[in-house]
Amino acid sequence: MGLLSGKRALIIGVASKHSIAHGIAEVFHKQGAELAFTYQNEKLQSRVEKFAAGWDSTLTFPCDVASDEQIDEVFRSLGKHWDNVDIIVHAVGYAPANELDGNYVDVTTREGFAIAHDISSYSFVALAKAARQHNMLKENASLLTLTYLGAEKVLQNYNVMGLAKASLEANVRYMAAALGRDGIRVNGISAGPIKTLAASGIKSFRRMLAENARRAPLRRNVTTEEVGNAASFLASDMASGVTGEIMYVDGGFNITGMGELED
Ligand code: NAD
Ligand code: 0WE
Repeated sequence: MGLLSGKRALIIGVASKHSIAHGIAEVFHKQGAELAFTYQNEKLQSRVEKFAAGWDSTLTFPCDVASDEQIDEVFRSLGKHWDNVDIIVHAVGYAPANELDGNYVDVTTREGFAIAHDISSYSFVALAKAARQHNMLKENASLLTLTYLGAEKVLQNYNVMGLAKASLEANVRYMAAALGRDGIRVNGISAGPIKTLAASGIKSFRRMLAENARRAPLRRNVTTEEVGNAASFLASDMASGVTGEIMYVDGGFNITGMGELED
């Protein structure tokens, strides 16, 4: 019996085999969950369909989280196959590329700020809202999102994404408070840096990975599978007492001050 046997999970944010959502899907599948997926656009459709097939799923739906109509349509369509969803994984973040390179004050724009917060934070509550409107969220459901240390500490070039993640983490707490009476849990995982598509455009990401591994207590970076393992726990009944929590899966990086001088 897997940790997630009998559970149905909707996973949002698979773009490649390196995606954190891919690592989560892999572990969820191994733990016995039934899976459904969304893809951002037609460019990603066939890829996501192929991944889904590998996890015995034919349930894939288009969803640009900037669109209320598309979010609504996901749950309308999913409702024809499942009468409820036990787990929703939100692994989506975006800011226009020009916001993530340079002096925060100089590069941040009103439009970039709005987009980053809309796609990276508002979309999480929008998904929960739509799932409830379609009566798809019942007791024991678990909602999960992915965040980053940049929500709390200044990290060079993370810029407006740091604010969007701070909003997302507050969103976790407000959603947990709003949905707790219905037995629905809401949590976040603050993952260490991982080389995914979302990271590939970032200047000096390789150097960041190296510095992160050097300073982290575990002396290495984390994998998408390790994030998947933590996600499985939070989504499972083993975490029935946990809500409103942000759990670090970062090799302990967040606890360090200035790290060790040499090693
Ligand atoms: P990724 O590029 O593999 O995934 C990002 C996903 O967001 C993609 O599937 C993309 O299609 C989706 N997306 C972007 N805009 C969208 C939109 N408008 N509508 C629907 N989908 C949209 O990268 P990832 O690193 O796996 O990112 C997943 C989550 O993990 C993000 O929230 C990211 O901020 C977070 N995170 C990443 C790291 C890291 O270092 N990679 C660390 C901590 C947290
Ligand atoms: O949350 C993220 C990725 C966020 C992200 C990345 C991109 C690149 C492509 C959001 N929007 C975009 N828009 C694009 O056009 N991470 C935690 C990974 C990440 O991104 C960084 C990091 C880390 C770590 C950006 C700057 C500094 C560090």
